[in-house]
Amino acid sequence: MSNEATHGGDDNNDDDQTLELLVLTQLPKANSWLKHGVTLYQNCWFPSHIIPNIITFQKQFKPKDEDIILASIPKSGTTWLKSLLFSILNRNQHYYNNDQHPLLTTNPHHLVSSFEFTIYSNPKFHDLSTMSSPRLISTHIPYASLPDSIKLYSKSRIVYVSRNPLDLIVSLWHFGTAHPDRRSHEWTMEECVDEFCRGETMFGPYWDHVLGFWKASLERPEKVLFLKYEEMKEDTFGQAKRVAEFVGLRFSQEEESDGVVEQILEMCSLSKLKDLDVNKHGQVRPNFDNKLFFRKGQVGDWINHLSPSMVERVNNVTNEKLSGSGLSFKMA
Ligand code: PAP
Repeated sequence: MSNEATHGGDDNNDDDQTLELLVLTQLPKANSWLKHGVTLYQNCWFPSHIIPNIITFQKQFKPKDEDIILASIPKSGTTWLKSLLFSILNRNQHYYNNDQHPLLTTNPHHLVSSFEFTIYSNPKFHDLSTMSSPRLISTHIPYASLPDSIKLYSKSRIVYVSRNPLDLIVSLWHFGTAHPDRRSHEWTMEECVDEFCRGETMFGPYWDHVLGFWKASLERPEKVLFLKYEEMKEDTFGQAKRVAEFVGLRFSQEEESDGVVEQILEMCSLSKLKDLDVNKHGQVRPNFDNKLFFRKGQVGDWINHLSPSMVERVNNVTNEKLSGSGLSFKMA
């Protein structure tokens, strides 16, 4: 087991952990579609059951300069960006001509693990030290709660994907209502919008999440790349090239004329991934069916699901929160 993944076994450590658990029970809680609910910790509404994982991650993770961290608030394009980044980083493995691409047989969430849901959920089974470089790891944790080891003391890079709030709400609602692990009662769109506007969406408030990474990307463009789902849909080719350049693996002229970029985009497209057997069956983790991560992928789908008053509420609070930041989203 790696040092970074080792839980201490001495008495002091046990006392610390008991104290932490006690403190956690006192934190504000809110209901969400998730059975476990969400808990306000470090100004973020985390799914309650993963807070111990987050604390372990914050304490123990030792980044390497080559690490690439994929960050997002859920339903912003995580699955797509995992596929793209994985394919960009591994494109020299001859996947394209021989139909051996790992995405054909493995769900993107199994190719790129999450710090808080997977790696630190059971540190005994995830030895980060054996992962080959560059390590590609994902997180939904907001910028403010990422450890300084990542932000200040390593050259590791962060690729963040964001999405307009209206489509994000609709995507989250579909995910939550289809999810077997939700609270027993029906979860209406009205409730979903209410929770969003109160900031209680998991890993929210949404605006704090996007603004944290947005500001960091302005202050340190070499450290944080800020992507928007809508721009990825509009110019997938250009955004994929941006990603490749940011991670230090710019596409060569030869690769471009050989169609390598197009091959990657085709492999990572929603229609391709959604149609694969591996993504129609199986689970990302218990109760998270692979198929739940692939739906419509449309910019502006909110028009089919949100009433004018819901749209007005979300837009009002979003305009207020993002005002003066320079950050805005294409809504359709
Ligand atoms: P996660 O953060 O829980 O992993 P995430 O992948 O960010 O979820 O969001 C899922 C959304 O991305 C879905 O959007 P929709 O509900 O509006 O349809 C899903 O369809 C979309 N998506 C998944 N894979 C792709 C892809 N390859 N290209 C474009 N969109 C995708």
